[in-house]
Amino acid sequence: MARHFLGLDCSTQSLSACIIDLDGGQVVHRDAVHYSSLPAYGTRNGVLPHDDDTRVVHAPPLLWVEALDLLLDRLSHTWGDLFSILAISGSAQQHGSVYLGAAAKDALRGLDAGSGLASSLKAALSRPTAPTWMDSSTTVQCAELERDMGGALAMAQATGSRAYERFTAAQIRRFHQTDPEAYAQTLHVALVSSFLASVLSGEVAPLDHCDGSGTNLMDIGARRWHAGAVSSTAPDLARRLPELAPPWTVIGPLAPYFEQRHGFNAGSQSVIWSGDNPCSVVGLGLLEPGAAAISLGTSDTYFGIMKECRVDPHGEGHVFASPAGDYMTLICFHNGSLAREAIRDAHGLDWAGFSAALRATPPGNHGRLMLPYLVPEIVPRVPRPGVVRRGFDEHDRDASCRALVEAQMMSMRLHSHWMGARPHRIIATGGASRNLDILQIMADVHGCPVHQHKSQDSAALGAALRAAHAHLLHRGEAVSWAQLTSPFTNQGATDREVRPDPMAEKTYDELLPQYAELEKAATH
Ligand code: XUL
Repeated sequence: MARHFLGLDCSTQSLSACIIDLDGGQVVHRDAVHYSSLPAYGTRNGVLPHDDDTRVVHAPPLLWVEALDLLLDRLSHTWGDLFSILAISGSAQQHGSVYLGAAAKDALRGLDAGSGLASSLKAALSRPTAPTWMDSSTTVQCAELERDMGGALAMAQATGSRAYERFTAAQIRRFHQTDPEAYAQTLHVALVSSFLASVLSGEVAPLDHCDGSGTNLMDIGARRWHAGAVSSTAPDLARRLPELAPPWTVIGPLAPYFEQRHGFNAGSQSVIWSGDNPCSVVGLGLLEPGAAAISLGTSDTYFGIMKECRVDPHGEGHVFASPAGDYMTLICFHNGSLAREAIRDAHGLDWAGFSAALRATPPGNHGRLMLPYLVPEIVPRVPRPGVVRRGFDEHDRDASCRALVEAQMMSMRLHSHWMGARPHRIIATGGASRNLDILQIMADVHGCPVHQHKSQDSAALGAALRAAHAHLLHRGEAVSWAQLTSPFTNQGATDREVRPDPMAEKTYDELLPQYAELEKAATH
């Protein structure tokens, strides 16, 4: 019988699934539920509008669990054989936190197949909404946390990153400060990943080391909660945090709910979840230093593998535990797809029109530059949004499209210096990696070939591969990451490689210092 594994990805705007056949070495099914198909939750692009303070960006956890029921329903119709799935794992948007009260343990144990996940779990939450990675309302709390830890660099050395607004510590601290009663009612603080793993397991689940690295609360070297960071964040936080565990942990069997409602095998295993960026590392087969990956999603991320822990002295990048056991570096840019969509829409274009605009303008855009801070930016730190244009105005359609993509790529090159040697190859993933005109600018700015990954859902694929890896280890079988991932991630006939154009490369080498100057003037 074929050995099937399911990977889920709870991202900002959708929940997706990827089923792999381990022996056939291929993805056998994919499906997704977009949160806009659940309008009763009132989200826009997956998050709740908060018009009086746009820095506050939350999402309702019940939306994610209802999407899970919907997706599994769909899978059992479109694919059928959920009984053959040996293990499930997942990938989730990082940093976001879910607050569970006294009723949580019983609610998780008693998930009711008749009424569904959302109604079974309603009473479990001590806070109806979860702050997400897009939230930037905690600048004050970040300053307080860094002060308590002895400064930004000390925080980065201890936890892998300086204090960031979207990281879980600052979010928990703000929750405690603004609603101490609800904090007191909270027995468990979960991350999005460990919350959904808890639902699948029917018990409060551990958090994996990789997603733990996105909290500012984990000792990045020792991979355990950092006592100083935990105690300065909020009172009695230590007993509220989940256990930390390696990313290959089998939590246990799936909760009976999933057999009763969706037809899974009672013996099917629930494997610890991780963050979407760590899962992408696996899904892209990026297990050794040298290459870098760029994920063009709601956020754009730039990441790579590092053997030993070396933090960014400027504090812009992060060091996370990697799913294969060593370290990964990551830089996250908030103005990713949402910025590309906003510029596309402002000029009444579709993606074909956006691409045509890129092709109608030369590399370097005749020196026209943009700083595209349509929403607060994470790197560089820009708390108040605002777009800066040099040499053109907002009505110039073609110049705007090119200036945006060039800015995104130049910013990545500029802010990834600290990672050491420049990559010899970039793997591109995420929705916008379909667009070869964007990838050409990526190759030209970075001066190396860009490999277009054959699927855009590397996070869900990575989760499925992690499920397989944990399952095999649990059975005592030796597994090598390279062997496991290569049939799924090797370049095949359908993949494309975009090579840099030497003339364009030179243009960007010359333009980069000008971009850096403009950025410096606007952000200092
Ligand atoms: C990474 C980050 C984002 C989210 C998006 O630090 O904040 O990439 O993980 O889902």
